[in-house]
This record gives sequence, C-alpha cells and structure tokens, in this order.
Amino acid sequence: MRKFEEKAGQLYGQQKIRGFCHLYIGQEAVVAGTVSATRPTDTFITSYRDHAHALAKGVSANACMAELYGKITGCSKGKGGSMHFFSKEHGMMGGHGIVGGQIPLGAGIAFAEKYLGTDNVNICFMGDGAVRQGALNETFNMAMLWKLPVVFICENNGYAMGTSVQRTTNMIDNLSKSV
Ligand SMILES: Cc1ncc(C[n+]2csc(CCOP(=O)(O)OP(=O)(O)O)c2C)c(N)n1
Ligand SMILES: [Mg+2]
Repeated sequence: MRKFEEKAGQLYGQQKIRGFCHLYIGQEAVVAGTVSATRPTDTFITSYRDHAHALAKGVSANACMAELYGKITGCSKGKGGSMHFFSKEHGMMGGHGIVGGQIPLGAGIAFAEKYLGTDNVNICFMGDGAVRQGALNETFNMAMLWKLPVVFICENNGYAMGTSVQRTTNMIDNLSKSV
C-alpha cells in the first residue's frame, strides 16, 4: 500500500494522473488490520481515499494503477479514476466522492446480505469529516434497529481535508466515542 501510494504521488506530481488523487499514506494500518480480521467474502466500502482498500481486497496493483491512468484495463474500466475504485468480484464496493455517501450505501449492502441469508459483513470506512454528515445519524439508527451486519470504521486523521477537527466540531471526545 505504501509503495503504491508513493508511486501514485510521484506520478501525480508529474501530471501523469489527471483529476483528483487522494493518498492514504500514514493510514495503512487501519486497512491492514481490518483485512486481516475479516474474510474475503466480506465487503469494503469507503470514501474517495480508496487505493489501499482496493489493494487490500486483492485488486491487483496493475488494475489500480491503470485506473489512475484512465485506462480500460483499470478496475473501473478507467471511468472512475482515483476516487472510484470498484471491484464487485473482490468485494470492493467503491470509492465514493460524496463525503458520507458511502455510509447509507454500506448499510444497504449489509441489508442485502442479511436479506439474502449470507453471513457476510460490510465494512464501511469513513473519514472524521463524514461523521458530521446528516446521513450518519439516520443510517446508525437503521443499522441498530434492523441489526445489520455492518461495521463502521472512522478513520480520524484530525482533518476534514484541510480543516482541523477542532474547527469543525464542538465535541471532539464524542467523535471517537460515538463512532
Ligand atoms: C457532501 C459533501 N460535502 C462536501 C464535500 C467536499 N469535501 C471533499 S473532501 C472533504 C473533507 C472530508 O474529510 P474526511 O471525511 O475527514 O476525509 P479525509 O480527507 O480526512 O480522509 C470535503 C468537505 C464533499 N465531497 N461532499
Ligand atoms: Mg479526515
């Protein structure tokens, strides 16, 4: 994951990769720990900072790099780019650019798993910035009410992009305790 991100950063600097390119350097342990504690049939869904999640689910580095280059051989056929890595086959359910957009989708995937009678779990990653998205409250309530097989993981890196947690929330303690 680190090697991929370092290379992606270098290529982005050289303008070989177009559009956005959000790196995961420093956060790899979250995904590494999660993938070792879950099964291949469990699914991942996350925000736009998604390269490591796809790699961890087994999407090849070639398919990920091709996606950054916008090539047809990319994991989203070159149509998604950095923020939209998908591979249903590997249980990688995206790559989402709307902050918090993946939260109800993760619960929806979990609902489907329960409805279909599998014992698969959806792992729904989000940044600290997404915790202040309204969809989170509604989703948490439904997930608990229906006992959905979904695990929400908040990747609190202290910043919602460039804005510090201190400037965007009144309850810093609550951020880690409630998620
Ligand atoms: C609904 C919505 N509002 C605003 C934005 C603009 N935006 C892009 S990234 C970002 C901050 C997200 O921070 P966080 O979830 O902590 O993710 P991080 O970049 O720290 O991984 C914002 C507000 C967006 N993409 N979607
Ligand atoms: Mg953040």
